[in-house]
Amino acid sequence: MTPNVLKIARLPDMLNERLFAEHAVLEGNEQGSELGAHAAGIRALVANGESKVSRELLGRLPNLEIIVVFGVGYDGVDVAAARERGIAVTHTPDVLTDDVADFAMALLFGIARRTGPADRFVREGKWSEGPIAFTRKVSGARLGIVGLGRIGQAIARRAAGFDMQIAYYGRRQQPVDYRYYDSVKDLAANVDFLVIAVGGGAGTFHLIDAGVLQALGQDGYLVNVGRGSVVDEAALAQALADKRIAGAALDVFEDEPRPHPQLLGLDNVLLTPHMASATWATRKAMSDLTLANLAAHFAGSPLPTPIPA
Ligand code: NAP
Ligand code: 8YV
Repeated sequence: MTPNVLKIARLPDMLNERLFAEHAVLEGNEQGSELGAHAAGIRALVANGESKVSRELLGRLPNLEIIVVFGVGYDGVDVAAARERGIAVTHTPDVLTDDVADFAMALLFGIARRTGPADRFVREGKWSEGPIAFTRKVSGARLGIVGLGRIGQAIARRAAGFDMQIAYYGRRQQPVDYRYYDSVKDLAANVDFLVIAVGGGAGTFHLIDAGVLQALGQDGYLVNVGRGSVVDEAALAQALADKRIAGAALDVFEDEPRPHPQLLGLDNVLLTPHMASATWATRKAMSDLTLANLAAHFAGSPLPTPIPA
């Protein structure tokens, strides 16, 4: 069958199996170099939250109608270029919110209570030599959330269960009881834990820079489950190495899958491989929604989850 769906991202097996069973799929890449004679037949493109869907790639697909993103973040998609051509874009909001918020809390606890080093302490037989060093208390601490969207709000709800004092930064104040800061630097200066739950793109690029880290201070911790591009990773690595902040827990990086090399040698950082939404249940729900968007498009039905207008 002539392919009409182009897949350019790594997807879970459970989605691949159904995608290939239900559609005529061409395996390609972000450069569009595998298209050959199939380019004109491609009507749909399947990407993930980390994919780069550039104007150049879209230019190689003259009959593209829809970009289906497996993930809520679509900062890698050139939405302006898609809109100029009337190409629809869908994503997978809501279904992953709980997992990402859960994981943000896991990272926050992991870096504050040092669960990774504690595990190594036991395995390496150091326990018999004496007790482990004390760690940072979380309950009742001050939490700052950058981006109080679906995930940010879910993090706030969880943090409230730990009696944390919650504040946030965003482009606008929201009708919530949490304290609002219109400057991310001011927020950083007034919290113990700064959690990034905002997406990527030009508007948030290096929002967390050396100045914000300085404001967070030597007792402050940074947690990032948003996008790597939001944090100046070189500045962060230097701040951690100099102990100008207490620690950082990062699930996302500027150049995945390659964290800044300096981070790999530091003891005050917790690194995970962009896995906040990676549970079986959520990846199944994301897969279902991805396929539902694709099926709706080909059936001419309303798209379940288009990106916001
Ligand atoms: P969302 O509901 O759209 O929330 C995004 C929040 O960011 C909104 O509150 C928005 O508020 C704020 N925001 C947008 N642009 C901003 C800017 N320039 N400056 C400050 N705040 C800004 O999205 P979500 O579902 O919570 O997802 C958020 C992000 O999490 C995704 O885009 C993705 O990058 C990331 N994510 C990561 C993983 C992972 O595996 N680590 C998994 C899922 C999602 P205002 O419009 O009021 O400013
Ligand atoms: C996924 C994500 O890891 O939803 C997002 O924006 O970053 C994550 O849920 C990713 O999209 C799947 O590769």
